[in-house]
Amino acid sequence: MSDRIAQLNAQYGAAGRIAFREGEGGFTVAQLVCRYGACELSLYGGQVLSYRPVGHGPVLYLSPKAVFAEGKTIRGGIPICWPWFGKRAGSPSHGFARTSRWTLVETAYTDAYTEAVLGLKDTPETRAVWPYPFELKLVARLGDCLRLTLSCANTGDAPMPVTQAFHPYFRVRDIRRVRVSGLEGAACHDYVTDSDSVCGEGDWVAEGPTDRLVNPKANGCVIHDDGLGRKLTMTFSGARSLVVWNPWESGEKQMADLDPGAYTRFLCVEPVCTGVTALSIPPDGTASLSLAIQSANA
Ligand code: TA6
Repeated sequence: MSDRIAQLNAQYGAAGRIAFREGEGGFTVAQLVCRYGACELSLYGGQVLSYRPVGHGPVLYLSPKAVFAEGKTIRGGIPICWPWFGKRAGSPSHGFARTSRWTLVETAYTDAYTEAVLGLKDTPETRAVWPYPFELKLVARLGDCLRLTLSCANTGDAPMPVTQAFHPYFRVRDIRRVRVSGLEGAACHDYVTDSDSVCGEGDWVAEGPTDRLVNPKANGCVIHDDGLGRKLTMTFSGARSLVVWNPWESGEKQMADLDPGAYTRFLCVEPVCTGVTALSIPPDGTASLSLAIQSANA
């Protein structure tokens, strides 16, 4: 065990509840356990890598070909897209938070939950690509659900433009046997066809490459996995939209970190602030985005 890991365990660990290990790529991973389940959180990227409630299978998909290397994105789990969502000329898509080394701020546990708090602040490197001082805090609370809260503070003296998302890869048995309820009647922009529409009544099903911005009427949806016989309920706050994404076979072929057929084993449903819901955080202002995920038998 490296000195760094030993120090983290000594200072922030708790027997049977919180432990740190050296993960792939030499990245530090926090292991959180409580009576309801377990999860792992990479300090590289502030990225949840796994979540498994007691009595249930893994909730998140992590590609067996995921790359764990400095400056690379990890395919799967729950990437944090910040301070921009999507593509940006001359920069990696989805911002630099998911390829940054976050610091551990604190850990806590009670009878009901186990929690880790990570932090990320601006550096000369971040200011070179994005000229705003900031402080990010991620609270990962594992209890009877997995709840993530990303809080962003503008520590500068100018308004800070932010688009952001949690980008969870929900594990499914077969995308072709998945239904999503809660999107009925939602206004939708389809990035694949560059067209606008309204989601029909009834559950949404994926029928091909999917990349769409949806404005659901409520702050959540349910992913019904008829293959696994379970449903994943996700609720969110601090956003009004969701991006629903699956690359399908055509998109998967463009991704070296996905095996052939991997597209059938996940669906991304992402609470997002982008477009008309993009943020402008005033000086000394804050904004937060939260996501809660719970698994239940269908
Ligand atoms: O989830 C929406 C999206 O922006 C898609 O357009 C696709 O690019 C996906 O994110 C994955 O992006 P990544 O940079 O992680 O490969």
